[in-house]
Amino acid sequence: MFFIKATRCVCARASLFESRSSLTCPLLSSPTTKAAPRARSFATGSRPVTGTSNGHKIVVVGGGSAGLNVSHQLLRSGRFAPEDIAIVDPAVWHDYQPGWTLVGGGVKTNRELRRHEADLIDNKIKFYNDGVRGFNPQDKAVTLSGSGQTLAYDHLIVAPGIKIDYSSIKGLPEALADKNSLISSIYGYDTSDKVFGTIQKLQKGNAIFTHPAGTVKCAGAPQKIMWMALDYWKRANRYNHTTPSPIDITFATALPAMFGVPKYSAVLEELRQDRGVEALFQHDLVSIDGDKATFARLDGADEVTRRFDFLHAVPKMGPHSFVKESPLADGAGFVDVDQSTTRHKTFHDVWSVGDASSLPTSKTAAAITSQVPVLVQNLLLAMDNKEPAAVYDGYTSCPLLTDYDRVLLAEFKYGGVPKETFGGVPGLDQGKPHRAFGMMKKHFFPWVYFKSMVKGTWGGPSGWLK
Ligand code: UQ1
Repeated sequence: MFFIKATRCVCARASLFESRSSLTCPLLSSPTTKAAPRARSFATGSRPVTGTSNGHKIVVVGGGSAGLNVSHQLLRSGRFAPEDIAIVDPAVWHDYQPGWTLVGGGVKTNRELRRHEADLIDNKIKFYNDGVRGFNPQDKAVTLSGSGQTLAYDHLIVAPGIKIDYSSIKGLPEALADKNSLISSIYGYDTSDKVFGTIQKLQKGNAIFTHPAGTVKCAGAPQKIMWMALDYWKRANRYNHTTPSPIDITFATALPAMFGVPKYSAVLEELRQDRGVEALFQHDLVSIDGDKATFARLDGADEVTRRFDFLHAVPKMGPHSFVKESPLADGAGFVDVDQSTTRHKTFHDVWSVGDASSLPTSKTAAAITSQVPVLVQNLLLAMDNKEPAAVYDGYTSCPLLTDYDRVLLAEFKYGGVPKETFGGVPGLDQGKPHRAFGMMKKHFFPWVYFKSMVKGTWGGPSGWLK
């Protein structure tokens, strides 16, 4: 997640899993309301005590929404003694990332959606607050990047999420760091905090919202923030559907349509046209220079440059290099798992769920709620030398905010086939945005996430797990 992988400061995560140098990430900062968390070995500069080795029945790489959920579901199976399960993650903080759209809209603060990572881990699970240097699946071992320790495992679960690559767009890191620019992004802890201020400040001019080519966690989020901003500007009498409107809105997306699933794409396209939002389809933001944004054209046409007064940018994303460059990766750099069982195609004691996995579905926290029970069931069977029996059907969901109050609850499985939880409920046509789903997005999901999902007791559309 989400986006989802719902995890922590993605900037911190992306950088600390990779190298010390990125501790200089300009987007990294910590809130001050709680005592400083314990230091990481990276930060203290201590160097590896190489050669030491620990063994665990299960090593889980990643303490994000997938890693925490799977670790606690395994623990709850009753099959493991204290410290049989270990989590490896360099993060100090754990963020509910699906809430960052709400932060961008000024509905929540990024601080209230943040917890200390260590506080979310059951004390029967060993926590290595460290990154990963490499995987050695032949020897069933993982090497940590900070301490240099090697962890041996019976089964390995790889769920470190994906990396947000700010530098994929020329000029973006500097533009985001500039407090006075009206350029922001809901895809990071710090930058999510900047977004609402930029929306409030814009009085008139061109507002551009982008959606990049390639992997995007929570693929609806780039337009969720646009719909919320439109609603804000409409209520402030700065936006109307007819020309001239003080503010003009453009959605510049690398996709050929508003959304990947035809049923929901048609609804969003109708909304776009009704609301007078310009679309630049197959446009991929490649650089920002002052108030100019340049887009590569995925249809082969020449690059386009547009002047803007406000820009919401979504960087490109992809697998962490320690996954991509490992023997576990597929051609695209994701952990190469069977799409039904979540088990690695080559190394049968390796498993993966969440954004880092090759599971060919939209990367969201909702998807993780359906992937994890399948992985847990199949892994427990494997421990008994049995073949996997549980099947993941690709379920994922995008609660797409279409204004401050309403959500189009897109839910679908492999092949973009709708699989709607509330399909049978009278008055709740999931082909339309609803206030009830808006309440779920704003109140229920963040609550159930920390109350149950990270603890392994929430099964998403299946409700609470026993
Ligand atoms: C869900 O379980 C979940 O996790 C807490 C979300 O939060 C990010 C979701 O957005 C969705 C859609 C689900 C799925 C659950 C139901 C009840 C549809």
